[in-house]
Amino acid sequence: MTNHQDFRKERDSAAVVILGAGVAGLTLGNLLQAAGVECVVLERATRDHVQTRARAGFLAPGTVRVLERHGLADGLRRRGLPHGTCEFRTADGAFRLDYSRLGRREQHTVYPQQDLVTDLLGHFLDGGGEVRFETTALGVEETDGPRPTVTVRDAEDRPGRWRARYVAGCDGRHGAARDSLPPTARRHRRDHGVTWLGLLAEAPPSLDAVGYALHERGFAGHMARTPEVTRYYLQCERGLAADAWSEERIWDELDERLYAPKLGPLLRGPIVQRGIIALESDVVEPLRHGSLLLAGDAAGLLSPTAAKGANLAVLEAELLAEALVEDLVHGDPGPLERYSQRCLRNIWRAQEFSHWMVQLLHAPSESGASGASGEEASYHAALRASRIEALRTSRPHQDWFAENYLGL
Ligand code: RFL
Repeated sequence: MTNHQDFRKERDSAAVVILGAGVAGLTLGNLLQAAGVECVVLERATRDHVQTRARAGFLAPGTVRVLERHGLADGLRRRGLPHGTCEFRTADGAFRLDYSRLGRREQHTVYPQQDLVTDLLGHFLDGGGEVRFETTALGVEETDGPRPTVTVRDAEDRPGRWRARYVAGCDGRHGAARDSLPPTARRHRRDHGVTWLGLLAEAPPSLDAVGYALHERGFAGHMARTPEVTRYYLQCERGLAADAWSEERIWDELDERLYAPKLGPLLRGPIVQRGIIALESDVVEPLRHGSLLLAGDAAGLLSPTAAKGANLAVLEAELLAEALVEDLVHGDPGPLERYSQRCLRNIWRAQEFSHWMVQLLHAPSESGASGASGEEASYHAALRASRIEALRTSRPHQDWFAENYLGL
């Protein structure tokens, strides 16, 4: 078998070709580089785009520990903010769950995903790593043998081909890795039938907690990102255009659904980013197909209700790096054989919790407003009220919530 260091002699080849310079791909790249395994990252977007794409913000303690273990946590230690409280709001009032005092007594670190990606990228490049930006992977071929190839198109639209011993598909849900899976791959998918208008406001957080509001007009969410920037979510009709509502309408709607007249005003500011998010979840099984391995959103997508996606991406990247190093450096293929099974346990646990969160926060789409479906809607509304009441009053429920909200 080709030694992992022999790949350096060939043009456009690396022991591990990583698709995607996101959280999963860059964590993996850094860990392989630290272990002396040669790798290259192929990224469709520009460097500027990956460093400014605002998405996640809540890092679980386990994720922070992984990043600390590998010397990748300097930025988040300096600028990340601790967070440990959720506030649930309903027509009956509000209650706070201080989850940092429940369950394992840990807390989140709020650190914008684009800052984490910037840190990971800087560390990788400073250590001599290679990222080919504006290089789109088109497909992964010959994955059933020991020399898979990745077909690419570069910034000048020139075709190319990369050879590897392993290809790590960290290119998200719509990437080339998923498109290249053999027919034996199983896909599990759930459309939750719920749509969010996701907003980023240049406005300080209005609460010192994550705000989850259940309202007859639909769900609204509040999540701090930095002292100057806040993410808001509004459940909306599927098919709504992201720019359909004026800023004033958005703030009025947020006021109404977050019960601002009763519970205190929201700090307004310009909406600097907006997008439509259809709440969907899926999982690909297994995560290994010969010499193609999946991690991050490419392996499984979660609805953003429980803030798990970026956290799973980091954990999977660490497991994958360990397994690849065992195989390529120490000649032990065992961890790579177990990689998929190990990840799937975490993935399904996270799927289960985020599915529960979707059901807690939204009326199911099939329950309409009239007739039999009206009765069904009121049944589900009462169920959600009962769940909220259990969270408000029952310590075992609260511990369960904290354990799942923070852990993986
Ligand atoms: P990424 O970060 O999307 O990176 C994939 C990279 O692959 C590139 N790419 C390609 N490159 C080459 N060739 C191709 N053919 C390619 N196709 C794609 C892309 O340009 C990109 O750079 O995936 P990764 O690394 O798997 O990381 C996953 C996380 O980004 C994602 O799960 C989270 O953002 C989910 N998520 C949250 N997760 C949390 O843990 N906590 C949160 O608070 C949280 N909030 C969120 C979120 C996701 C959101 N969106 C996207 C709906 C809030 C939102 C609004």
